[in-house]
Amino acid sequence: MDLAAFYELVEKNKSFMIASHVAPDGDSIGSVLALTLALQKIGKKAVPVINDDIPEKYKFLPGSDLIVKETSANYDVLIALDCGDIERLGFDKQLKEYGAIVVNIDHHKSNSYFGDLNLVDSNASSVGEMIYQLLDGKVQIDYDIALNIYTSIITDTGSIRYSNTTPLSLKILAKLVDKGIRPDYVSRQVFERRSLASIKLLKSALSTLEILADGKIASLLITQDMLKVAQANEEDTNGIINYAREIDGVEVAVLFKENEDSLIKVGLRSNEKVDVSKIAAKFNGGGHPRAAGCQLRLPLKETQEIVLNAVKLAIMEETGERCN
Ligand SMILES: [Mn+2]
Repeated sequence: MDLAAFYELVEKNKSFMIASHVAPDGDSIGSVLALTLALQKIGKKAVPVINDDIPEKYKFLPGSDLIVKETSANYDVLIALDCGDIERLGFDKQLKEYGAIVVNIDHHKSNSYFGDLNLVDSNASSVGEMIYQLLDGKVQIDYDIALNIYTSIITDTGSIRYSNTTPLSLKILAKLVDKGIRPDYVSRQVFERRSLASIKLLKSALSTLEILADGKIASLLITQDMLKVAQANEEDTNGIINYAREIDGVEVAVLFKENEDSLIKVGLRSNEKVDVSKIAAKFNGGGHPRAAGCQLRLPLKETQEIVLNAVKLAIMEETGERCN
């Protein structure tokens, strides 16, 4: 990472838009807020922008009330966080209309290097981890900033359970705990609170479970109707795919989500062997080796057939075993 270029850019400019992707998660929100608060602390104008609703469970994060949706204002610098490509921002206009200089800070392997300055580290567990490294020794990381970074790392590593957890992520988490962060408090906010609607949705989603390819693939479906009956929203679908991934013998879990506008959203998770970001890329999606997604505008049945065939092929290629 070219940190010197980043520091120089911060020093020379006054106003910053700190933006991240639609369908925000703990890493996008936490990293946006950590960087925003740090820039404000050194006297810069910094505005956090996420063009979507912030899930309730992340509203405990310091600064979350500062987040605004896309505005027409322009800034010296636009910093995009956790976005593999420009489309993920969900903005209407060209990026240059928001900021004269575009900085791209991300950890997706598939990153398209769309910035004037690109800090891309696919070995980083989360963008929060990258922000910590950027701030370390430059800005006093106070409790509020620490809480945001901690939440970034803990959500993208699934509570330090996923394969992207590294010695560095653990060291940074330890330093943040030293600053007063209580792991049990963050866990309760992020992982241990569920709406009744999400449990009702889980109940009906699990009833769609299908096991394919000799037990190597588990597939789930969430329809618009199921969301309506459970009175659930998009946020309530989070984590449901893991029930399929955790089944003994399953290598790839697939969740098909029917969208309002006849779009099918596909979530992909794998356990050990299959790089699901490559499967997602076949359908213009993206993500990480163990967690990825894509969208198809096709009838549900057709989408399921095409995607599940691609998954079977990937498993065959990866394991050398036949898949039925
Ligand atoms: Mn991330």
